[in-house]
Amino acid sequence: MRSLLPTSVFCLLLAGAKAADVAIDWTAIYDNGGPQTATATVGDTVTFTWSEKDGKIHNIYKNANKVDYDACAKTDGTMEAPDATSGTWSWTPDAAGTFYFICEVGSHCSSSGQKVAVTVSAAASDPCFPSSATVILADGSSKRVDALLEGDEIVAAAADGTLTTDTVSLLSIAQPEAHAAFFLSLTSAANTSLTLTPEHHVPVGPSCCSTLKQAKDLQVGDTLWVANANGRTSTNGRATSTSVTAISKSQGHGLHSPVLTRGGFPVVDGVVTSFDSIEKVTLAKHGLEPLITACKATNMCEQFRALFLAGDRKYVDALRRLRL
Ligand SMILES: [Cu+2]
Repeated sequence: MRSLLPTSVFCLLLAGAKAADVAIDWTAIYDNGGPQTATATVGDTVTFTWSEKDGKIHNIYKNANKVDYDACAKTDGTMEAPDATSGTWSWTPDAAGTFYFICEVGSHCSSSGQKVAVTVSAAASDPCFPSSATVILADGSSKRVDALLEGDEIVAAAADGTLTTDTVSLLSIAQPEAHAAFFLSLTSAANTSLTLTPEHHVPVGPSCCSTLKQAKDLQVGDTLWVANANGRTSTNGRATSTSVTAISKSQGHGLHSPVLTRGGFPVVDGVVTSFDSIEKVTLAKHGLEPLITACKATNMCEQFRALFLAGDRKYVDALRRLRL
């Protein structure tokens, strides 16, 4: 009997860390002259805190650049938190880069080393679609990805571009409560609009579907493959090419990604997409169905998920191990 468990979890594990809290002890940096570096990821909450000690006053001043920071310069920057004997200031970086902060009081920066350079890296976003994305069921009706169930048959492209259907597997991702730092929306000449995380792969190029690019690497004019202009309702036929006409940042709720049992390329919002790199998709095509059958027979699917989702290397290891 087909299981109707909700498709499961784990964008998080596929792609790494979610927004985190980064604490900067401003008092300790004053007392110890450091540490003067910190790291964060776009979307993290970076909180500076200083507490009452010996009546000393501190503030937080953001330097305009590294030269000013190195020189403890007090001009051309921005006062982020005013003079106070205790305080807290939080900042959520929305872009990658290095950002420079000093205490602008007296010689706290120059003599006491009360300064910190925060290096912010881009968020490793999850390869997912927002909850509002839709897929096409085998009967031609459309369904939001947040309503997908394991076992649903959805329209997908095969590696040669033939449109077919494939089965939503228990390795699919469904995190309705999660959100990405941002999504990209890709509009095409075929009137499709696909919203996905920047790391998500899509088939591109002169033939569907084995050449993949991540959404963040796409440019206007690149070729995408679509089921048809209005969303295909037949499973006969082939994906057709169109071109990207616009790329924009957008917001959305939820993180979802159908991973298909036979390694198909799911058609989402009318566009042929790929749940991962071509290596993983190819492995899925050759190995996922028997492995899922095996894990269900042995009650090992939770462990299999953990292995599958923990990264490329562990995925390959999992396949080998489970074939023993
Ligand atoms: Cu200070």
